[in-house]
Amino acid sequence: MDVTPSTSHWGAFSAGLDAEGRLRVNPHPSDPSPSPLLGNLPGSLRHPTRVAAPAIRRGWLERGPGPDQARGHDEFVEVEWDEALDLLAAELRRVRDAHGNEAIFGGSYGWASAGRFHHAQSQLHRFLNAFGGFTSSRNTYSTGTSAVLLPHVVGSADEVLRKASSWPTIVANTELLVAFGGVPEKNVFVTPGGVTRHHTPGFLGRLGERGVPVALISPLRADLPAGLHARWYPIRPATDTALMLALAHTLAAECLHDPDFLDRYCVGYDEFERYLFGAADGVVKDAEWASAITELPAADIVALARRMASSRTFITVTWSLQRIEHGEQPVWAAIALAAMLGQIGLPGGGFGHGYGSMGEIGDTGPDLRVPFLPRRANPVRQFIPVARIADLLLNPGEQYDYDGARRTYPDIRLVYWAGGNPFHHHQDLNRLRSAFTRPDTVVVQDPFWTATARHADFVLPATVPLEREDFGSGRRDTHLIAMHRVAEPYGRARDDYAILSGLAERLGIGQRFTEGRTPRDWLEHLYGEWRQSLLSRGVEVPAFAEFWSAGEYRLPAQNADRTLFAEFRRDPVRHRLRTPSGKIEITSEHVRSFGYADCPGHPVWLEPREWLGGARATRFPLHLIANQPSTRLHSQLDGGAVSQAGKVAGREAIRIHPADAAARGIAEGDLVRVFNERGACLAGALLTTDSRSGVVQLPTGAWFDPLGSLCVHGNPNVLTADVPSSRLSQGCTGQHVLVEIERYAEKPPVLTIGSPPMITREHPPNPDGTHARG
Ligand code: PGD
Repeated sequence: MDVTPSTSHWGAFSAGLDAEGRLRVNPHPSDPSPSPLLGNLPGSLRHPTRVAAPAIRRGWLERGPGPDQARGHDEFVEVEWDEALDLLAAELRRVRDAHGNEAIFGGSYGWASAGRFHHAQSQLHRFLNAFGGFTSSRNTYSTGTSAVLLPHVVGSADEVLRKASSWPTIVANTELLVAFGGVPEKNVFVTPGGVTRHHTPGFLGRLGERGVPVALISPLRADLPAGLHARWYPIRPATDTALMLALAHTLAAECLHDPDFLDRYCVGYDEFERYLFGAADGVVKDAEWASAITELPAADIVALARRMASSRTFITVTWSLQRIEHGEQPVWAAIALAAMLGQIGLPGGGFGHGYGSMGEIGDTGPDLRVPFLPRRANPVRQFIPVARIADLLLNPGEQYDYDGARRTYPDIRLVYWAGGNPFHHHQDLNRLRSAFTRPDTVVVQDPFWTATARHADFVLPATVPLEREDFGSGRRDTHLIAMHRVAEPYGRARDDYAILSGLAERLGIGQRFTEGRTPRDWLEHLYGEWRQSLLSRGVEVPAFAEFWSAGEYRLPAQNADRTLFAEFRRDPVRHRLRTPSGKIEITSEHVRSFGYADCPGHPVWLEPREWLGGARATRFPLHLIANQPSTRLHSQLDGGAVSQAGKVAGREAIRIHPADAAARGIAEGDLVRVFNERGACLAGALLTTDSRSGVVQLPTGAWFDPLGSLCVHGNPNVLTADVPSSRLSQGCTGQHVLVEIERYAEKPPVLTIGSPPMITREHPPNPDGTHARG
């Protein structure tokens, strides 16, 4: 069996086909903690849900472009590539000529696959830019709220996220780790582009061996790996800001804060302190106050604050905490709290964001740019904050706020998606379904019949990485991995590059898009340019042929700990932050000037609309946490063996506290219906005391399988609200939602998402032999 190298977002591996044609996968030999998700690869390569040939929705073929309620319900017609590309090129031209490039939405958010050249989103953006541009999207579903907030508070989001304190520094120096959202180990196997060596599980092991105490602040005990010296604070979901404010209040009331640090390195503390003491609203944010909101004992809150003040304390906030309504507040409040402790910039002290949210955070690998495909500039300036996709399609011409600006949604006629699955990642999927009926044409390129593909007019089958040549490397990766072809393309699937090249030729922009290069030419070209830049800095890099046959190149090691805040602490004038004051802004006059009640000028407690009290909470009394799955990356390879093994009763598993289950007559393994007024889904019950009662957990990523407003498979985004974190960031809020659960006693509906939709191989021409067009 020939074995060749490759990589994925969850790590490098070698792969080959055995004598029976089955895919065999082995982790990279130097990976100390390979990801279990590699086990999803073998069953996915030839899964029945692979798209075998280009397909066009019958309604589009017969009635032409235009809004259509049938989108998402219709059958598909398989066509030849030439026919699909001719029709699509004509449609792209029509939309551009009649409505302008702004009418094309190519934001196309999504993780696609590892591989630097065949990166679906880069390919699509390069193509659309060559075509005159497109309405794009800004920020990510991962950190869409922090990315907008952090520049106002500490001058940069990227520096905080990418140049954070390393795990070895934390292990060596931290005396108390206060982990809001914990450090969920399941996420650290994943990094965009993948890493070859997963170091973080080892770092966490060392943290345990050293006996560093950890305050785990989460409704879920599983948010911290076993073996750490943890105390679990089972907080009520979405109330971390109240706890942080009470910790800050205790520090201030007991004079445990550091006035010198606040004076020298921060602005706006005094106003924040007045807020803590209730000067503005008459509410003292003390431990008693927070106890009523968080349902943690007041004495524990006071004791934790005192301990934080007497230890080298590192405060970390997971990205999930900002993926909620008012998600700016826990991030900002944690920074204010760390500033009060006066340890920002000291080894093992201060704050971090995203430890346990992604493998790269705190990793020690080199922070090196690796080769990538240039996308070129987008001539269209119009964009949306990424999570406003349904609003965009439903409300053309409507105004909205974003980061101090008033913006208007353009009128989108054509949606083009490659490498993303909005019918997994977006909130309130029934609302998204109606939004997707509005454009004239929807195009999806994906290897699989995802729910998004089923809501398209054009479905163009893309290859998976094992069917093409590429190279890959993730942030903080130790290696650049050659990704060799292992298998022939499935059916008539083509690389995204080949699909877009075919369109580009038809649109007269072929040379501009391809520059006359084959994929192999591009690999050699991009690698060659990158190699030259390293050679000019004195770094030895092998020629492409040598790299390709070796299968990998070990990237030069770099000092991992280059923290922004250590330099700032040493010299706050020379290393001033890129905030208006050059300091940490505990109060931001700039943010205040926007006048947003849902994100005022300093961290505040804001009651979420749906969470506490009120008639709605009586009808839907359970907090559902829709977090990242442990058995797959997002919705990717849901048909794979590891993902399938995690299902219960054939549906996604929902974790329920035994007391909540007993109150509803639910037993382990039962099929349940999870519902609220937006929709419902079926799920399989698992009982656990590892979550606090009143909290249930259903991860994202089960492929959306709608039957009316019910998802029969267990996608929680049928329940989540499509509301932004605030007018400041317009970030995604999919992490929490209120629901009720009942045992599902009826005959279980059949899952349809595990096989392709209805497809026919021919379509009737018009009497004159042409196809109907609008
Ligand atoms: P993926 O499942 O990774 O989800 O959302 P995202 O859309 O990124 O989708 C990637 C798609 O790319 C898959 O359909 C895959 O088949 C396809 N693909 C893979 N390789 C290729 C290729 O080479 N070419 C093409 N054309 N396609 C390819 C993830 C998003 O979900 C994220 S990042 C976060 S953090 C959010 N998290 C939450 C959350 O915490 N809670 C809720 N409720 N919802 C969330 N949604 C968000």
